[in-house]
Amino acid sequence: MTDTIFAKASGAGQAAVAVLRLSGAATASVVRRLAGRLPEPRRASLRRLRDPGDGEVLDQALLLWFPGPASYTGEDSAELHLHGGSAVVVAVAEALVRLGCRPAEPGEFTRRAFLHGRMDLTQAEAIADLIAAETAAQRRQALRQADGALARLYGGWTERLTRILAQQEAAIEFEMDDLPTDVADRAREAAAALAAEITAHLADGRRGERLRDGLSIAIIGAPNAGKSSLLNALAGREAAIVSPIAGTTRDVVECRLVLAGVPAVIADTAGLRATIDAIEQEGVRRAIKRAEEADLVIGAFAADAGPDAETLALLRGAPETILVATKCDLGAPPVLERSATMIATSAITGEGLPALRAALEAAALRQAGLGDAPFLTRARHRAALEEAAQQLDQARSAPLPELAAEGYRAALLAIGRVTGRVDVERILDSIFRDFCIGK
Ligand SMILES: Nc1nc2c(ncn2[C@@H]2O[C@H](COP(=O)(O)OP(=O)(O)O)[C@@H](O)[C@H]2O)c(=O)[nH]1
Ligand SMILES: [Mg+2]
Repeated sequence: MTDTIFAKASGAGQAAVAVLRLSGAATASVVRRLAGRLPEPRRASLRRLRDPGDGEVLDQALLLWFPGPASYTGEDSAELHLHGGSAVVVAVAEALVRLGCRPAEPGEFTRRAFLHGRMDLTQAEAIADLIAAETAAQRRQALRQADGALARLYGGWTERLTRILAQQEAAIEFEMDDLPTDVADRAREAAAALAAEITAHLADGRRGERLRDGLSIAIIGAPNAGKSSLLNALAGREAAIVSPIAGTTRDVVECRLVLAGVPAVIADTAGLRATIDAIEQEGVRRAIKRAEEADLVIGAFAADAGPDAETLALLRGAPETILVATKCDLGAPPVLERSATMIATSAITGEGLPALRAALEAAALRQAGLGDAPFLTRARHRAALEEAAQQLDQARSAPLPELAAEGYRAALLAIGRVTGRVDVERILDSIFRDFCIGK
């Protein structure tokens, strides 16, 4: 029997209402001893909560009762909506402990939901993402995943792979009995189709991961190009020091932005130049590193100075770039070769800043926007699915039928690691249901 656990489910700090959640086999008896008889399932009911020892009234609370298995965790569960004062919460929590409950570990309610088959691992992860979501696009992605979009996709693959493995096992049986068969070929064809789908899913440009983790943007350019002014204009505050002295910015200065619902961190960096100042050298090293790791690099140069070779060279390696001619109030920006897209801005007049913001939003949507298909959201999923695709490829060209079966099984386990559902029983069921041939 699992313990009955409880946790304060509403945010930290003082609020009008604090929600205590309970889950576990003893929930019904605990609620009865605290609040009298059980209310109707899933209906809010106003109750006096009493100390089980001396009968003192601890609070007037709304009580909700969720009998298992149709609850979040799959177990008998309840919610107590208390007044938010810390003394109230402490008193009720102490009473719960005296009634044999224990405080829950982080994530324990969701862990129990997973263990009771209420959700797969991708959905459990999505609950964590939903709680951490800071932007609308993150919320939508997490909600879609919590709703089972990835669980259904990967669950469908698991089912197909189970059938492929069953066919392969049957082919081995047939071969031993010297029966002519093409089931191994059918398995191979199905595996090829599945491998192609997994590969296409992996080639999503990491959109889901970018949206979950945030987009990284770096501003680079020569000293005095107006990089720090650009950062401040985009962030809407004086985050970085602006001065006419070259070499003012030495460290990486970061600001958080939300671009079309996609969270981003934009970094202002030290101006690129050869210098004998050891601290500035380190700043330049960090600037280059930032540019190399960024999803999007803004190359800034002063309109009256023109772009410098060092900045242009760094832009060449970036996945996506925007060239910005700053200080266009001082002079017309130069005409560049046709391939480069350039936005002319002025931190003084504000010219070009809306266009720059629009370009950043378009890039953010391109790199991390929601599409029709669900995107994978974690490196953990990526690693396991890459392994599954690789195992499928190997299995298809395996020299022995037993080795092919081994590869299909390994691919099945790899996908099972993503969803947390590796069901050997189901594999066996599928084998014996479809292919039992009188033996
Ligand atoms: N006229 C004009 N001056 C600017 C503009 N942006 C920056 N500056 C000036 O250029 C100098 C360097 O700016 P800063 O943002 O510190 O450049 P950074 O070294 O690239 O970070 C400062 O004196 C700024 O006031 C602009 O759009 N127009
Ligand atoms: Mg600067």
